[in-house]
Amino acid sequence: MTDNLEMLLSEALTGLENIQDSGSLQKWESQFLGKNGRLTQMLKGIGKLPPEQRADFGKRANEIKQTLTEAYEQHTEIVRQHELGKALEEGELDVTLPGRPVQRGGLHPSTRILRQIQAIWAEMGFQVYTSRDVEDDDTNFTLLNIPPHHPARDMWDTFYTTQEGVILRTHTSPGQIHAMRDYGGNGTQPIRVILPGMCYRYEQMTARSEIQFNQVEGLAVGRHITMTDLKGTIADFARRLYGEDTKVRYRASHFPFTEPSMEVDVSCTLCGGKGCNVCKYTGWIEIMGCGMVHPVVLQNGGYDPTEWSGFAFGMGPERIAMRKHDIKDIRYFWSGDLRFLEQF
Ligand code: FA5
Repeated sequence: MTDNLEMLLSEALTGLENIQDSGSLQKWESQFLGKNGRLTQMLKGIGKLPPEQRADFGKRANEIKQTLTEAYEQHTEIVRQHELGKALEEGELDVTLPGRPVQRGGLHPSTRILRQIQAIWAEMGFQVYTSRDVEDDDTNFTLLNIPPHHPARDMWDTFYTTQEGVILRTHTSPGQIHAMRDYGGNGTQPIRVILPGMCYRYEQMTARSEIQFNQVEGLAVGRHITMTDLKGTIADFARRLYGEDTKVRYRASHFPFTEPSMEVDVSCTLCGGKGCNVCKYTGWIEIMGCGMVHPVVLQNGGYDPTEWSGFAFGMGPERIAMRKHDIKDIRYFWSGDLRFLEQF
């Protein structure tokens, strides 16, 4: 029986040496080493041998299996090299062809506009302050001069959590309180920050309104800050964002946390003020709300409002991007639709 094994070994090795292609190599492998291969069959028949021969036979069969497996692996590499060389010679592999395109991701349009807005404010000396998405009712409303049951709370329909008093922020304005308390040195230090971040509102989704959207808040606190500073700073920002010729106008408005409060319009970026469907033929588009920080809010931030003053503003980057790229529906932003995203 051991003679049979030796014969199989020499037959297998001779056969392997002559093989030059991967098809024959596969056949050889299943013929000798495969599940139904000859060596496996011989090993299965071990029980039929006289008991005293079984140990020697098994040992030798396993050695042969090891030898053949190693020879097979070595020969596989030889055949692979051989086939590659042949393919190159025959010109099947054209190394001058361009490579397959690699799928590259891009930045989300919200991220792009956020970065652009942040870069402008950074140039103007504002630092980024990141505030939390999950807020308490006090900071989102009460400390911003919106007490419980105040009708202004209706302006911001809120997502409540199951935990009493814990909500998703409806705007970035609560970040004003955090920034003043963190950076204000108990009302002794001036502040110049912007606060970008996601906001959440439980409201009807429409082409203009999402239940989640970004805002960029701004806050400046100092000893002699006036409305003139606010108007000049925002006009400067608008011209950096939309171009030197942009006109800016301010309309009286109301926010409980600023007094006085204003809404800011810029001359329509598409028609330049002549009137088109983007500006609804008014020549103007609204870009943000703003105002002088209310004395109550300054106080809640740790400042003495008889000595300190400040201005604040809040804008919606998605709405800004919509106007910039003529995006008709805000719901595209979070739809995850690549046909939309790949345009940016
Ligand atoms: C506010 O949220 C104020 N906190 C802004 C502010 C800050 C005023 C500081 C004064 C001082 P308002 O609700 O208007 O205001 O939202 C501000 C901007 O967020 C809007 O101009 C708009 O661009 C964007 N925005 C508001 N609601 C949505 C929405 N549902 N979907 C998309 N963008 C929205």
